[in-house]
Amino acid sequence: MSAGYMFEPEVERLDRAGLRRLQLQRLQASLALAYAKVPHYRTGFDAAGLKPEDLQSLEDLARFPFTVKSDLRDNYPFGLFAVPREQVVRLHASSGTTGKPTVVGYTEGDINIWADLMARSLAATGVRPGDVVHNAYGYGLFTGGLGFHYGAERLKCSVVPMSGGNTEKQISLLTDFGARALAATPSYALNIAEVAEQSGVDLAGSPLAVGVFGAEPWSETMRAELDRRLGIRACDMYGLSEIMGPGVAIECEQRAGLHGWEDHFLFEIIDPETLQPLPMGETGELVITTLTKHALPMVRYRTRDITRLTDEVCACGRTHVRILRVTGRNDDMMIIRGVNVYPSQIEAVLVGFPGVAPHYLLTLTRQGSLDHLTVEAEVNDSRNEDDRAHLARQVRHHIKSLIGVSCEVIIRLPGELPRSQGKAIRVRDLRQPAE
Ligand code: DLL
Repeated sequence: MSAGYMFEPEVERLDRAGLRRLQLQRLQASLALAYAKVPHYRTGFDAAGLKPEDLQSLEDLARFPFTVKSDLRDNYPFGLFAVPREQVVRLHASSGTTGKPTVVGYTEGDINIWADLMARSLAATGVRPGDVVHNAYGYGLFTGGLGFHYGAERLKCSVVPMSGGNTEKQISLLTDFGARALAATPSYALNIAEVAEQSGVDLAGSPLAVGVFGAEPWSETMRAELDRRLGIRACDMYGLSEIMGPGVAIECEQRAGLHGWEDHFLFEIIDPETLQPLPMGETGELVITTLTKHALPMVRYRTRDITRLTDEVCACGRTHVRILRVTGRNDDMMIIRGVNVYPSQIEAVLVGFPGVAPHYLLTLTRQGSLDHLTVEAEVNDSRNEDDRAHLARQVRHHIKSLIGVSCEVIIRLPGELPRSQGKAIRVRDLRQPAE
């Protein structure tokens, strides 16, 4: 495969020594801005006995304090901004149903860089100027919709600002407008594929060629399913509001890890227990520092996402570090009768059974003083009740022997579990009332 088109080839191919030099220069400026303008950072640096000038190499960053989600809540709404609110041209916020939302802000310059990084990311997946890009990420406070929107416009695509929901309409517009790229959460893309099949629409035979999917964990099995059912090449997009939104990292056409844009972000992996940085290649928690954000500089933000990095130059020619697929967060870990279980482990067992669809729901309840896990999954055919009960026993046995937790398994018929319109809800924890 050729390296293909790049939106900003000079920086995408910059040699690693050049990238590190650029990072150091930008990091020094960013720490200075945070210290001068944000009381939270000033207090934190002072408590650690550090001044921005103490950062003389990229390695020195490990001496600086972390930032965590609750710092945003504690400084609600604008306390972490490094510019007067009047210079903030856009606000986004989390949609969390409990507690205060986390609010993020952007200057005009931040928005401009975001659009460039999104254009760069879309180009890396194979989207080209002139393509019709159907954007089914939610518009609104969520960063997905507008993030993709401005990036696709910057790349000079024709953007269809569809947002989530109204799936039948999505399918008519996808075919009528001849979309070449679909941007959506992977779970919603699967919902679109299913509804299209049910209505006899052959999306695989349409001009649709690229899927840009992210905002939630998904697996290689799900990718294979989306590739086949939509007739596309599905690429993984990673990002988070606190750092920018989508466009922090993207899989190129090689699909061998997600390029994290190191001219604007610095990526570290830490051991979530000891909080010490881990060497390149080891698995741990991803920590990101912004290098060019003005409204909301983030210093060592603990993402909670578990992954690892590789700095080998990719076959596409891009030199930026690659983040391996994020399969879960360290705060989605469920503790069930003392056993640590990640939803992705249950998913891995489920997809190992032929005929089990990638729709599942995990429900945690308390029975007496014991935790109880119910795993509901769907088959993709209409097999009878006895066969489903037999399959449920096999799944339960595998979960017990591979993960070490006993659970109840219910195998549902196609379409019985709720479908996603954005980020899929995979876990319901009914053990204690919401905070
Ligand atoms: O989900 C931004 C985004 C929009 C990314 C569209 C990609 C596409 P938040 O709502 O702040 O921002 O959620 C961020 O979602 O910390 C991860 O836990 C998870 N996440 C995002 N992308 C991926 C991915 C957007 N590709 C949180 N794989 C992050 C796994 C992902 N998890």
